[in-house]
Amino acid sequence: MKLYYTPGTVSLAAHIALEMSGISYQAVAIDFSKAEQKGAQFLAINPLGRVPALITDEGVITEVIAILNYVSANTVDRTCLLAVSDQQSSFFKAQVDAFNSFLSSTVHVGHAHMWRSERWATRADSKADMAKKATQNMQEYFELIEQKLFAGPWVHGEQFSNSDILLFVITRWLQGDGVDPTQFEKVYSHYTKMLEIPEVSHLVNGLHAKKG
Ligand SMILES: N[C@@H](CCC(=O)N[C@@H](CS)C(=O)NCC(=O)O)C(=O)O
Repeated sequence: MKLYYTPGTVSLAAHIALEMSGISYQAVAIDFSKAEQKGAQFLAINPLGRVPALITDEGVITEVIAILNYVSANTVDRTCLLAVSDQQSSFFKAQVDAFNSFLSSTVHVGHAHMWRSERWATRADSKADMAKKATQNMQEYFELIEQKLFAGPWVHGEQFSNSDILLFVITRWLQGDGVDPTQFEKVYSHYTKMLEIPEVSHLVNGLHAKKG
């Protein structure tokens, strides 16, 4: 398999899942500073010009939730945290999809209103207003996660799932969005617990390390 990723983006979630899964894969960096995501070569892989994209023997998969579900269903290392066992009910899987859909369609989009406001507005004052509201929205979304959605010790209780990976990645963005992650006791302790997973620390200190 081949994963197209850009450091620090949501593609980190797909990258972590692949590392944990034991699947053999190649990672290919897409450089946003050179607008490689908008280049003809990458657009042929994902016409939306977004990472992550995963090339499999069966074809290309885009959208992080689809990639996470595919990778967790195809883990080679059946003992890894991510492995989907026969014990997991369709209800549990629906809970994972519901949580990740919320992260992807609402929280990630809320975050993008700060950094990618050109998708929704043209005027500078509209963009500034949107960025301000993005901070408020991210604060409210994480209050909801902390108070209502997070079961603990993992997102859905005792069973690790790909919800834990996606939550970890989005928690990393909070500081940059103007929200202090340490105020969310459960979410922040989950964040530090995720950093203790060797595959996670390997990536955040390596290919996905923050610059400067
Ligand atoms: N819904 C997509 C969103 C992917 C996405 O927005 N990726 C961002 C990075 S976090 C991207 O590639 N942005 C490039 C751009 O906007 O030009 C998913 O969940 O995979």
